[in-house]
Amino acid sequence: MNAEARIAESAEGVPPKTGLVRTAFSGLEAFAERMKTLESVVDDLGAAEGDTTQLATRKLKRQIREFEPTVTMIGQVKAGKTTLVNAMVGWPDLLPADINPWTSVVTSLHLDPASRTAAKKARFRFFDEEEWGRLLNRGGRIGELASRAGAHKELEKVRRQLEAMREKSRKRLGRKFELLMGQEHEYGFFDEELVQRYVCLGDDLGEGNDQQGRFADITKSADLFLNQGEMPHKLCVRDTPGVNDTFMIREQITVNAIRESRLCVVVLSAHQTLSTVDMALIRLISNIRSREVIIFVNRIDELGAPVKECEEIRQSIVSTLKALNGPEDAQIIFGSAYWASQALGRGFGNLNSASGRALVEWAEHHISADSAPGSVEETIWRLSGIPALCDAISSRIAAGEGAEFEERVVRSARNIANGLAAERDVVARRIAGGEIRQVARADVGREIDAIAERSAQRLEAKLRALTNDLDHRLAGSRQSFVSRATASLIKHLEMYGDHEVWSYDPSGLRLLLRSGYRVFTTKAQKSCEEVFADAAKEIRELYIGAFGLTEGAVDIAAPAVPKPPPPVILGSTIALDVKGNWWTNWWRRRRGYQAFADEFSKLIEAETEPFLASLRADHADPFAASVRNLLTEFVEGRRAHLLELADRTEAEIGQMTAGGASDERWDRIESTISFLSEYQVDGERSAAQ
Ligand SMILES: Nc1nc2c(ncn2[C@@H]2O[C@H](COP(=O)(O)OP(=O)(O)OP(=O)(O)O)[C@@H](O)[C@H]2O)c(=O)[nH]1
Ligand SMILES: [Mg+2]
Repeated sequence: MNAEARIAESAEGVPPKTGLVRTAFSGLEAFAERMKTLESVVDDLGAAEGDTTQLATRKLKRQIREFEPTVTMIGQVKAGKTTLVNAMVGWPDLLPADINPWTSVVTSLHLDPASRTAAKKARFRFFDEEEWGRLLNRGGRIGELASRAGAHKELEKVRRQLEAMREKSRKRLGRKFELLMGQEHEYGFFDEELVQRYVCLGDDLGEGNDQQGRFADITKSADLFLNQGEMPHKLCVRDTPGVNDTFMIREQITVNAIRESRLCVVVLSAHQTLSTVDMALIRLISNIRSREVIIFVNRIDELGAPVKECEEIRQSIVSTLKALNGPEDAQIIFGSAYWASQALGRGFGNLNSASGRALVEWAEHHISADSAPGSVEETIWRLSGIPALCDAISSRIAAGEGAEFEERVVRSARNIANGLAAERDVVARRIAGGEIRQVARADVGREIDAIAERSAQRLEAKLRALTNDLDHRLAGSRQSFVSRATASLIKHLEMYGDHEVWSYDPSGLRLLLRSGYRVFTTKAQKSCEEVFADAAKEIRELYIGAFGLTEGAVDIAAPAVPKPPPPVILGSTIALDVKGNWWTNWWRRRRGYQAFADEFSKLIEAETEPFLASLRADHADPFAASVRNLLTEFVEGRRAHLLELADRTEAEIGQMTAGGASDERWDRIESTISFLSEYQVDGERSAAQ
């Protein structure tokens, strides 16, 4: 049977889900309910006449339907990220665990309760020539770092491995290799076998099996869409390739993955927590807020005395977070993806004796007489820590990304509602034969154009000043670090000569850069809020002035300003972090004080250049682009509505009554308007408490 036929056949198979996963994400239920309420509110608004309203409500409804919060799993190679993800979706063998460490595939599982068909979808993206080349030619950032620090041997090794990988792919894919670069493959279904073909690279596949892992080494990302009826809300769970010592090339993949997701789970392995790689990961997450990080200590089944050892692990994690200026109060959860897989149907027969003993000890400590009784599976599932993890994820989403989205939706809905109220005002007065100014479309158009231009210019000026300020501040921070470090270097040389290797802790550099960026984010948010508020105020005045509305008849909500992304990049490894051989080599190759000082400052400059460039290109610039878009969209929406309203003042009375909504509909709209004006976003409520 060929592969296609096999896939088609097994696509009918039902994944081994059980009732266990049903309640895991129940923490998202309340949020999902609120979203449903808002959706029906938007429907009510959509019942009103008018193209603008129709368009705006349709768009808003689409946004609500498409909203998909994301959680990203990061961690050292073999910590158990993939096994955990599989357990979270109740499909133990979905993603192949034990992927060859060279695979760079970021896999996103899109869980959707509402997809109507059982059919799932899969999309695989391949690296393009440029990304591939960057990885191969210089070995990525770590390659550059190695070459600067004089670690030519390591660099050679990395290059050779990459070259071998390229050769292997060429052989495997033949002439298709070049053709596939930068392409995408899409399927209307997927199963374990198809996934393996794209993300599971095995060296031991043998000649006979040329389908499995066929595309794995050039696959960059995989998106798998699952119909998950028991989820209260959509959710994307993202599995990333593990980071490890030798292959830190993938540090960049991890950095990008964290930046792109509002919530991440750091998976640590209980039997060797806080290895150098874990420390590097904690350095990365130290740049994000505590409530956006969850730490999951996996593999506790491998501990001899889990209860005692987990307490020790907890203490050491807490003190490390503190020492590294990390997110100190990040939630820490202990568990075992292995136990979860057993509970999900792998059978307990395989539970080896050590793991069984650990389970019993853990159970004695965690199950009290008044715990809710359950089946063996339910109990082990609970002890595996997976439900606790899913629950933590749910509440973080509801209070974070979810609440922010809700806020955006409410503001947009309020504007649609307020526009309708203004419309009602105009129509009612015309029908009653009251005084009403006829407003020419062109006049309103001119005025709103002027507002658009003024506010865009204001925004541009602020953004320009802010980004210039950011560049200066960062360059200044780097300079002051270099001066301080160089002074210490000279002092060291004077005292000990150059035989003693000098080293200097780079955390001061990170702290300075981080606070420079923080000044930018705080000011940027505030400035944008001001510009948005001014634009909303001017538009409100235009409504009132142009249509002679009563004060208070219309209220315009400014769009919510998004948060600039956290500076995760600042946690990336730089030469000063890499003690040991690399640093000694760098040191040994210098002679003379001046040479040391000059080259040290050159080294720092070269090492931090990517940070500065990324804080600008991947952080400040996208933020600027998104606020620009928001402002344009906001003003455009109001413009369309103002023009429509102007048309109404000029329309024939007869036409208006025919086109206007019935009283019954107006009553519904009116109650929607008052509902929205009192609506409180849950995140706001928790922030206020
Ligand atoms: N004993 C035990 N083994 C586990 C546990 N979780 C995962 N494993 C095993 O550890 C190995 C690695 O697991 P993966 O899920 O592939 O780990 P990963 O973090 O995704 O690894 P990379 O993708 O290579 O970074 C597999 O053989 C798993 O079966 C656990 O909780 N306990
Ligand atoms: Mg994995």
